Amino acid sequence: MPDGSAPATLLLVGNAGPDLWRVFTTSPEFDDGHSDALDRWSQRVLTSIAEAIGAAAYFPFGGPPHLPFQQWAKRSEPLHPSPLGLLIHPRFGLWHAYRGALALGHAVDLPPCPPLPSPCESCRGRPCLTACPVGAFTGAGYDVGRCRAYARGPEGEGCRSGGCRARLACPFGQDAAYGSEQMAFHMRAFLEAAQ
Ligand code: B12
Repeated sequence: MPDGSAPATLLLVGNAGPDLWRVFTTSPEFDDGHSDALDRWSQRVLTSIAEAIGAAAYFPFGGPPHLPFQQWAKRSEPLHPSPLGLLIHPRFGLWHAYRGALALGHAVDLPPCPPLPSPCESCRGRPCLTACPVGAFTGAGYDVGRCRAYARGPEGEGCRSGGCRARLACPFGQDAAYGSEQMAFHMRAFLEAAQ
């Protein structure tokens, strides 16, 4: 909390599936030509909600140091780490992410979070680990440099326009997969992030 005290309740705000894209693409940030459009949109929208409800807003971007959004997420829903490092959701698979968190000074009665097994436990063949054209995901880690070098090159057109093939190969939550425009947007942001 702004006064340094620990929040009594932390509300994680995220997106699952393609719905966010329909709203975000109508926002001023989407095509104002400046970078980090989604982060700026998230900051504006969530900061105004935080002010309206007397909460403090926190964001997954702007680090390092980074706030542990995946650890918080694992406390909010039955999520598990996938071989790609992304958390896998029982309904949305790998197609979910976080826009921010709202910290409240008072406790809110939250529904229980029953444990569920990871979808990866019943996955045959783990296609996520063989789909990458340059084998950037090995289960032991993610070779970000190899991924970026390939995705930036002439052969990486498929990754840039269609999104990460390792993520796309996951058989779970495919009905929640982002559309190609959104995938290309996130890939562009991911590739521009390290320039
Ligand atoms: C640094 C970072 C990266 C780095 C390094 C990843 C890493 N080693 O953590 C890079 C640039 C590789 C990366 C890539 C991507 N990332 Co990223 N990343 C982050 C960021 C900003 C900080 C992670 C961190 O250090 N946290 C601090 C520590 C203390 O918190 P933590 O919970 O313990 O950290 C966890 C992660 O580090 C994770 N982890 C470890 N290795 C990897 C590898 C990958 C690829 C990921 C995603 C996570 C991950 O393990 C830790 C324990 O759970 C987080 C946001 C956040 N604030 O956490 C997003 C985050 C983890 N990323 C996210 C996403 C979606 C991606 C991309 C898919 C973006 C895209 N292209 O669309 C790509 C994945 C690659 C791909 N080919 O598609 C999401 C994950 C959502 C989910 N379902 O789990 C987050 C939470 C951001 C968000 N707004 O939701 N990312």
